[in-house]
Amino acid sequence: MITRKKLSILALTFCTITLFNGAPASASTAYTGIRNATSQEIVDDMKIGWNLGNTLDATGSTGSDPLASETSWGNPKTTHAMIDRIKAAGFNTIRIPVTWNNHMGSAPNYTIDPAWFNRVEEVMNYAFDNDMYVILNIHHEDSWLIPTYEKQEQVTAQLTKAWTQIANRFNKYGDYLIFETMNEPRPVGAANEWSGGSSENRQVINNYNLAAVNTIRSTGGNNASRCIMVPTLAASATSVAVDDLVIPNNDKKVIVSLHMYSPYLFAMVNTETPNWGTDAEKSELDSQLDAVANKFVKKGQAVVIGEFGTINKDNKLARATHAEYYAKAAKSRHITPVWWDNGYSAAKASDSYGLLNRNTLNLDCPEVITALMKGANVNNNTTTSSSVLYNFESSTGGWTAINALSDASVAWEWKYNGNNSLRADINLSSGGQYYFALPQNQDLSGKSQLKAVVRHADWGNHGTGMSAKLYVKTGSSYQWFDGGSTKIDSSVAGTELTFDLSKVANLNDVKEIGVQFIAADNAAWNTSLYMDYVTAQ
Ligand SMILES: [Ca+2]
Repeated sequence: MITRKKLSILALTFCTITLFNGAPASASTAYTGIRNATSQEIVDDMKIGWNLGNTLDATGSTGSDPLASETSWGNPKTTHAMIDRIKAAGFNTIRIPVTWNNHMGSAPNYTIDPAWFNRVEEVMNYAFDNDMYVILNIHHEDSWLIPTYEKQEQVTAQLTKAWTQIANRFNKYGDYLIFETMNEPRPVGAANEWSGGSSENRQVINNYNLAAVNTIRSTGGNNASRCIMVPTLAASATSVAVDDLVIPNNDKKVIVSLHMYSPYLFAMVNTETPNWGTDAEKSELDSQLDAVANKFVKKGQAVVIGEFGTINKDNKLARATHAEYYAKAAKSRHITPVWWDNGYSAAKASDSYGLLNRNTLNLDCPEVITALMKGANVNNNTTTSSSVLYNFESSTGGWTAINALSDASVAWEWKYNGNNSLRADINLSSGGQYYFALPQNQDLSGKSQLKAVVRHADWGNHGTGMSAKLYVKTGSSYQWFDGGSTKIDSSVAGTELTFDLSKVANLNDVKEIGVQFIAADNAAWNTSLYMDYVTAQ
């Protein structure tokens, strides 16, 4: 996507948390090495994906802090909890569009700002912590990435420097990391910008793909054989664009990258029809995907649709119908689609592709997500596998403390997973009740069990001991359900709370989840409560 929503500039302070410390029990796809898998097997395993759009690719003004580019198009700073939410919704692949040009030094070295590398890696690890695939690219580079013979030598020099640095920096990551050589390289402003460009443009883009792949491969290690996605001109699926694409070196680990917002008027134009779903419309979509499958997949060439989606025209049923049909039609042809989410979802506005409200972590259109998962046949997967809902690595994720001396905050001095946990200080009193609560609408349907790990500090007088229970409030009456009381032992390891959700009504309409702590009758003085690693399975 090249369009963008209105910008705002936020000055942010950045924490320097190192997320990856190899903590025990940390599910992670970061360092799994290169498996003995074909590119098609990996694409099939990617199931269905989500774009962190208009974020690390944003190029708005930043004031004195270059890292503020992340929020320069109006999205909040990316948190671990956001990616946890996306994983919990069923996505196992995240495309992270990144623009590097505004974080690069000048020729001839084009040195990338180390602080920018650190931030990109931090966000990548939010996904790896969730056992996800990551597609990392170079995104809004159109100002210099010009596909003409005249510019070719100069562009190749910068492209090669960029990919040398990126490939070396992330070489240690296993094959859940996929590089994408470019986003939508094209002759910006030309009449055929989006329809295949000129023969010269297509030839030069083939040369750029070859240069990027050669550069990545030459860094060796895991980069010698990880998957690399290469786009056609503008990532277009027009026949002229796909027919002229040359796979660099006939490399078997190269995946073709296409963007297919289809059909255009329904998917992208807010003043056009909000309806979709006739037999003719379905067969048109089938024809487009058949063309891709016949050209590539059936000849052994794997394909990812790196961007697709529909804007919100206040038409959630039509969007859901389309989403399910699209996902099923793509997956049945062994093509993995990746939804474009730019964080913006205002009804009937242009560019309203957002599915996740990144401020509240609520899903803006859960019907579309349910439909995508149904189409991609990942319902069973999401109901049986464990999802990390909250790990409190960089934010409280909206959790609050009730009846406490302080609000809930991220703490480092104790953690069960990663580097941090959630903390609140309390004043123990006889039989006192204290809560960590997340008062947000959530859909936990399909989940059978909720877990969290809690602890209290050694200080304070705990008397005969504190107990805790996980609870949810559901439905319009905020009906209370809990998993029963568990005595907290004061061990440093923490105490796991488990909640069987099978008897809970209205799991699709959870209003609040939380932990209730109950002090002993003979408790006194102040202490601290901790919670970490809230998961659902
Ligand atoms: Ca944690």
